Amino acid sequence: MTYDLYIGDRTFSSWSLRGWLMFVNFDIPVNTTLVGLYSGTMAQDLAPLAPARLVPVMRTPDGVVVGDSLAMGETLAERHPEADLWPTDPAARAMARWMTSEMHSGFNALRGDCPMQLLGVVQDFTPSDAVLADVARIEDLWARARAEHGTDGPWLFGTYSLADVFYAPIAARLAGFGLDVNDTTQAYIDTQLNDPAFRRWRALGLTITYDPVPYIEGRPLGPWPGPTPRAAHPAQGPSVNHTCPYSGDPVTDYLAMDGKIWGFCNPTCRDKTVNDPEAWPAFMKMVTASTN
Ligand SMILES: N[C@@H](CCC(=O)N[C@@H](CS)C(=O)NCC(=O)O)C(=O)O
Repeated sequence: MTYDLYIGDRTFSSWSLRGWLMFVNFDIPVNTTLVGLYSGTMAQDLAPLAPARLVPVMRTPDGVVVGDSLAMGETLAERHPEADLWPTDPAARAMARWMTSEMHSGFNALRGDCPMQLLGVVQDFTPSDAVLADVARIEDLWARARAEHGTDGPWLFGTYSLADVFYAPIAARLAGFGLDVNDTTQAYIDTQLNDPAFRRWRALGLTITYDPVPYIEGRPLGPWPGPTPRAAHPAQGPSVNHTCPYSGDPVTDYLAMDGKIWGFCNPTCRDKTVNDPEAWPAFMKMVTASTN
């Protein structure tokens, strides 16, 4: 019962992030394939998924292709009622649908001027009045959702829902351009940037480097405002472990953390772990087991 999901580059593709979160944060099994969003192969990569033209796009276990994040979310909600992709309370669900639809069709100034990038904080940005108006609208919507429906947890409607999926890249845009926000908005941005799934997405995205960097080439960047990753760096073996914590295959690539060497079965798995060791449960389980 595994879906196939086709996405663009993790560091920059905001719609792809939504497509992925709507599986991972509801425990719906998915295999992910990266298509060539910037390498020029996108049309060719998507050809077997006609009429798909953009990412994300998914294929259901029974072979139905669905594109566009909103259609994907609704399809998953319909097929997995037990996963509660929408809030269960009807009034909360109606507002979540409204906010999600408004995101999907709106905030054009913010989306145009502040592209999602998960590298750092763009330092030379002065928001236009149109961007400030989008931010004010987002702050109003988030505050209302939190005040009226958010008492059961830190997400917009308390527990995680599709509304949070759709606003995750908005939180990343506000963070990545250092926009001034109130405390309620900042708390929600922090919740999104600390989400374990978001951290894994970003850590894996950072394994790919870009020259030129899409959207923000040459602009000064400050440090990413998410949680500070535990310090780790590439190293030489041998390692404490002989098999990769992710695949179980023999280790070939290594990192150092807290004075110990750990091995992985390929450079990408090593590098995604270097980028944010604590984002990877299988790695941390291995580290914890060896120190106990
Ligand atoms: N409405 C679509 C938007 C998807 C979209 O614009 N995806 C971008 C990547 S973030 C894309 O495929 N861009 C390639 C292009 O425009 O050629 C959705 O909700 O999924």
